[in-house]
Amino acid sequence: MKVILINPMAKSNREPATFPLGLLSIASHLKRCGHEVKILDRTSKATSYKKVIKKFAPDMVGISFLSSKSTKDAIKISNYSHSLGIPVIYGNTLASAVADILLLDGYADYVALGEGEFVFEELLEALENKKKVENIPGLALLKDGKTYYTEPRPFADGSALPVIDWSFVDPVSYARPSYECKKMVFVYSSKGCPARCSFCFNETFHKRMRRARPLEDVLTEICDLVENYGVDGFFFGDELWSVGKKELYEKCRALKELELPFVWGCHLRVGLFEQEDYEYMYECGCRWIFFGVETGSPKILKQINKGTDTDGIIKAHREAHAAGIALLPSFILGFPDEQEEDLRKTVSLIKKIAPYSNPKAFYLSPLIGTQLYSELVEGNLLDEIYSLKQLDAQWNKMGHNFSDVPRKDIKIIYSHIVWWSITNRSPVTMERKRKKIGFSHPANALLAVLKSIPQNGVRRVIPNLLYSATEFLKIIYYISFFKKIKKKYVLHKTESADV
Ligand code: B12
Repeated sequence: MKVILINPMAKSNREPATFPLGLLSIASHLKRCGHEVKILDRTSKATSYKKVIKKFAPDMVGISFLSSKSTKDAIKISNYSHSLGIPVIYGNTLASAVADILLLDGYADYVALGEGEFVFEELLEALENKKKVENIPGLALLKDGKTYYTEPRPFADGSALPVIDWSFVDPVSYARPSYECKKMVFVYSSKGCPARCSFCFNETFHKRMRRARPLEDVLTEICDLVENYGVDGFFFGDELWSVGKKELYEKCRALKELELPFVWGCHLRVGLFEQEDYEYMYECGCRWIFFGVETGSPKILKQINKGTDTDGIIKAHREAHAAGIALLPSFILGFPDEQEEDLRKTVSLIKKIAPYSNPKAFYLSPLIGTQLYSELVEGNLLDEIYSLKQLDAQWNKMGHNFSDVPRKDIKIIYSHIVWWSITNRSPVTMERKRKKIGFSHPANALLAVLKSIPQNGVRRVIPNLLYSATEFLKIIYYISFFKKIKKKYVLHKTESADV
């Protein structure tokens, strides 16, 4: 059968292209099952979906629904496909969480709950052979005007998943500069995470079950991308790249043994590894690590079930930095019950790890389907989502402040973190500057936007530049004034505390 898989465009057009690993995996699987598949990634290029769907004339349209940012585009694609009589299946994390709405409001004929490869294969097979679809596990559909959920589908064994065939898209058009590399592409070597962080989708979507893919498959993809597309950097999108030392050393060794010119980065948890492990990671090409730190307040760490402590956070940053790895700790601001004292602790922790890292800040976004979302809805602090229109509107309110401090305080703290990140002077950063090695820096980001003009067109790039300029001015405004508030959170002192 003929299938088109579509990544809808984010509302603002400001998002970078989205490395469609999920769609690539489904496409690679359906191709090996003998189907004719096409990927249309509207986050990468604003190609007309109408022209492509009409010309390709698929038997099924698949839409990837990851975030509420792409609601409007997803709806348009659904409506157009339906106007041509083509059935539509939705998938991805957000689709699984709002399957009911997608079906009842008529945007989807089917929703894949969880992983899409095998449910899609079985659905096509059933439709082709006029078999009952109600027996296919992991699917939601309409039956007698009501949502019908088939049996839950067990997670696929990593070895059953396909090796990703990147030829469905142009990998180079997604590549971007990162630490010590100019053409970095996302790959993944596992799914799920055993942790229980209350703000993360993992518990509902992956049931905290971590599944590793066979290392050979991942290495095959890496070789393909380096040898055939000149990719020189990889970011492992795995939620948790390694759960323990055995896995870490096995993977590092295998990456090193490829003897190919690339570096890489990953997500890790603090508290799992020590300096010698980070040193081995560096030796094997690791140049950057994201640690989800979230907050410096022990109270909030406990409340969100993070399972880490501030001493462990500082230790991990000191040790990984000593090994030469650039660190990107991420912080979330605006948690429920977060008070002045908690935020002061976050600021203090950031100052402590600043010499070793490049901190990132985010406003809290309660993702639908998470434990945090349910708690906020139950506490009447957030409206329950009952329509896509409301979901779309909620995006504008993303970054709500659920804390006990005024919104302005949160904005001022956020702006300082962004500023520290931009002006970071950690030894690793300075060394890279000295060697003039590519790394994520505003200048590089600006260059990437300018380079994307031929692909995205001036009409798409100019609003992005204007938006970034406005955001930048806001940051300057928030860090320049508000003396009292700055004093309250000890933001005015920039020197870092002793560790
Ligand atoms: C790579 C990545 C990105 C990339 C690309 C996103 C993409 N297209 O997937 C970038 C950096 C652009 C990105 C951006 C964002 N991301 Co992101 N990202 C990831 C990351 C690290 C890996 C995703 C991945 O590639 N997994 C591997 C593939 C194989 O799995 P998959 O994508 O889940 O796909 C499978 C299923 O979902 C399903 N499926 C997916 N699509 C479809 C379509 C159909 C038709 C079907 C049937 C099935 C199906 O089948 C696939 C194969 O098994 C995840 C964390 C994680 N490890 O999952 C976060 C994650 C997906 N991102 C997340 C978020 C919140 C965002 C942002 C909204 C962040 C923000 N505030 O701006 C934006 C949204 C961008 C947008 N335009 O909408 C959340 C989503 C949570 C949720 N919705 O509940 C995650 C889970 C991180 C987290 N822990 O919070 N992200």
